[in-house]
Amino acid sequence: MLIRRRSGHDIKSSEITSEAVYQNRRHFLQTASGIALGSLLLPLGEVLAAPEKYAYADIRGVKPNPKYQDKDLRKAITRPEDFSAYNNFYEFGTDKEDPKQNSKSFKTKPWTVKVHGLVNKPADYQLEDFLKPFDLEDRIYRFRCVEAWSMVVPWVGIPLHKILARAQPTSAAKYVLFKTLQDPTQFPMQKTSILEWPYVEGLRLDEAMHDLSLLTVGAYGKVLPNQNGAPLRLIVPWKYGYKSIKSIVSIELVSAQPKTSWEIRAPDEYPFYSNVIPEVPHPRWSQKTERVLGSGFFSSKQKTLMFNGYADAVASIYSKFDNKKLY
Ligand SMILES: Nc1nc2c(c(=O)[nH]1)N[C@H]1C(S)=C(S)[C@@H](COP(=O)(O)O)O[C@H]1N2
Ligand SMILES: [Mo]
Repeated sequence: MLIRRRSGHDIKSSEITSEAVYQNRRHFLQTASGIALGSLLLPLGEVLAAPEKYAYADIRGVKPNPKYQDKDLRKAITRPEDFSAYNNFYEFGTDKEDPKQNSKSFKTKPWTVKVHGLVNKPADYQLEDFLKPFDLEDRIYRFRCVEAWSMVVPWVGIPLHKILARAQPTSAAKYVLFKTLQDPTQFPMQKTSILEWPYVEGLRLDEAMHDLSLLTVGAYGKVLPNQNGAPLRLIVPWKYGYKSIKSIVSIELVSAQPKTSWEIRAPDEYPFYSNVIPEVPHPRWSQKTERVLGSGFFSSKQKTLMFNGYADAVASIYSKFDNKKLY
């Protein structure tokens, strides 16, 4: 998301390199002293990630959903220390380093999620109860930010359609509206008017019911870092990253297409649908290529794929769209 002109080029290669060296050194030291013997059996990402507390669910041993474990994607998984150090979370600041820095004391417990609007079974859930009836799944997804950087992440979550089925949308429900927590004491930028607060996002009901739409509580087999949207965050992998709203407290079924925070800020640049369509440029830059997070400053960009690589799964729901236009 751009207000000032910034882009993927801002990733400081020096920072990323020094982080990697530090992590490797830490790993070596742990192994040398015998502490990390168990973790030698874990994938490299697990070893490199900092240990974290399991807040809401014991998400060790989450079952991989075999449908979303593509071998090539697995090889391309972003290092967790890059995933959690280069973020967009305007509530905590507009620079990519701000969310990690400013979210350290963010309170994710207790956390209430309201499911309401045009549903037969509205409820306010404590997050534990919200998750309890469902099995968490591990799914590896591509993720593409509108600012032309990308990553590949093993998320831990529950498909949104299961949450919606429990709430029983009425026949009048056509869209799902999501809201982030509103709390300027914790989100310093909510004292400014840089965006319409709380951050609001939306999906058409059929998009929300699509099996790819995932409500996540974790990544890399651990609870989400605060800067990545803890404790509950939507992931819609065929759309630009801003649709994947963080720190959700409200899921509301509505009859009309909602206005989202970014759409209000700049309707020509961040419209409601925001599907990843490489041929359609953003008004200020091309969307044909992307810089892979963690690949280093001098590495070449890779081609962006139609619907971010999910065309086979989602193209049919956009048969009425002209895919040469920005929606
Ligand atoms: N509440 C909230 N959700 C948000 C944002 C935000 O500023 N506030 N930024 C969005 C944008 S533009 C992107 S690219 C992704 C970034 O997710 P990441 O930091 O986990 O990579 O979060 C999205 N969700
Ligand atoms: Mo973004």
